Amino acid sequence: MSTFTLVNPATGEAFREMPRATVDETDAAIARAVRAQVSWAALPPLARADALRAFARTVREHAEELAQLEVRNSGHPIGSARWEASHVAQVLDYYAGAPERLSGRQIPVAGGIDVTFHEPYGVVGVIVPWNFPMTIASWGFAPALAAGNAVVLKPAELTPLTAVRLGELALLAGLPEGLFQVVTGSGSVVGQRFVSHPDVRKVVFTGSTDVGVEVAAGCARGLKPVTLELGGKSANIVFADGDLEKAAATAPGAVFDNAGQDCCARSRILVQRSVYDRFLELLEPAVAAWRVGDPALETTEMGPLISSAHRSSVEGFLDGVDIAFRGSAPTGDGFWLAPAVVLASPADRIAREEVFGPVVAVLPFDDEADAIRLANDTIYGLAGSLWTENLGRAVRVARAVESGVLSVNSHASVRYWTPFGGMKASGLGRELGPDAAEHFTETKNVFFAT
Ligand code: TAP
Repeated sequence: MSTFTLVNPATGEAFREMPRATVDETDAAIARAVRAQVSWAALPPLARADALRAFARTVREHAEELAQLEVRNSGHPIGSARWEASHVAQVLDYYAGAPERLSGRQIPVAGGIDVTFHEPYGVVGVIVPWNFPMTIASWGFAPALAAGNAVVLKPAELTPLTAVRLGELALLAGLPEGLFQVVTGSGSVVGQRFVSHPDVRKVVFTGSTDVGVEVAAGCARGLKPVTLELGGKSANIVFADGDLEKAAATAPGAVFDNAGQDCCARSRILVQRSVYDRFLELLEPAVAAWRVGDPALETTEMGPLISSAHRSSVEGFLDGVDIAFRGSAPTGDGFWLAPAVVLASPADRIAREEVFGPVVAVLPFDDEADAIRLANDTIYGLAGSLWTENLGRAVRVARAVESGVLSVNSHASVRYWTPFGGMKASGLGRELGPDAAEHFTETKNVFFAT
């Protein structure tokens, strides 16, 4: 059996081998899912709801274990990892309410009754990246299961442990064998098979824009619907009439959380020119105070990067740029990198490309129109923040910025009960929120002649 090795990013130590599934093994998992889905979809809505609530309970009972796995496998600080584990349970509980709410419509027609039904697709393939392994997985599998589908899930090769454990916990909670399976292996084999296999009827992909385009092209060949959650280059826009102290104090967390390996990272700070110097003065101590270190400690705010190769890629962005100041990071083993604040111009690579590391580009702007133009001067459109005390400006800018998720005087991006997703090269479709379960169904229209 072929395997791959897991490495603790905080120490660089190899600690476990994982099986690398073949195409045949992936096909066998899909065949089991096809069988399991038929009886799952036939269950009364309340039975599916109860099963998902039991799954949520089991996740909650094992939350500490899941969090510790994430600390070791992904280098997430324990406080964040605990939040992530409890988020998975919340997402399951939220979508446990969906089976009883997936009602169709009755549409007036002549000569009979016309009714619509939300039919599950069948088997849904969920492909997950390494940056938030459990939360992103749950955004796919929870609503998909609620809507009556079976799920095959492929975690990233770098971070499979929490996903594998969630697969075991589903069985422990009483979900039927085959209904929710986790298949470990490479994207080009397992992920690609989800895309090409005719029995996988919908794909949810979260990851880089380049791979997302390939996945979408493959799904188009099979006429298969696909949800894409891709990269970002989100703007944090600070107007002179905003609360500068709060904007500066919260800016490090908005980009350096998860070591900047966050699709929603506010990796461009756009600051109105009249307060640009003052903002940088306030930002410097906030960056210095950002606590980077051992992810097992409760006080840690940022752990290591995911791998040595990824750290090299992030460091490549810092070559020859104007670094204003940096935070601190441990030295020695582990994939550490001190956060960096870079003074940039709109054409600079660092202001345009997704770095996916603890690096932020700061750019000045002149007025509201300039801020909107700069914020939209990117291929991406995932998230963003804006700081202003002027309500009219807040509304105008929030409507004009081309991104799927925005926060005013805050950096919040993710709530499981509100929709999440990107515009432009950041994705297709929306996850989470009240409509997500419906996105895992096809509408069937039935006419009854009377
Ligand atoms: P990718 O390299 O794109 O990998 C994502 C997943 O796709 C992994 O499981 C990967 O498997 C698999 N994959 C690779 N090639 C594939 C193929 N040809 N067919 C099917 N699956 C394939 O991304 P990453 O480096 O893990 O994650 C970072 C990126 O994800 C960033 O761009 C980030 O912005 C984006 N992201 C977006 C969001 C949202 S919600 N918009 C959230 C998190 C991350 P392997 O493990 O074998 O590589």
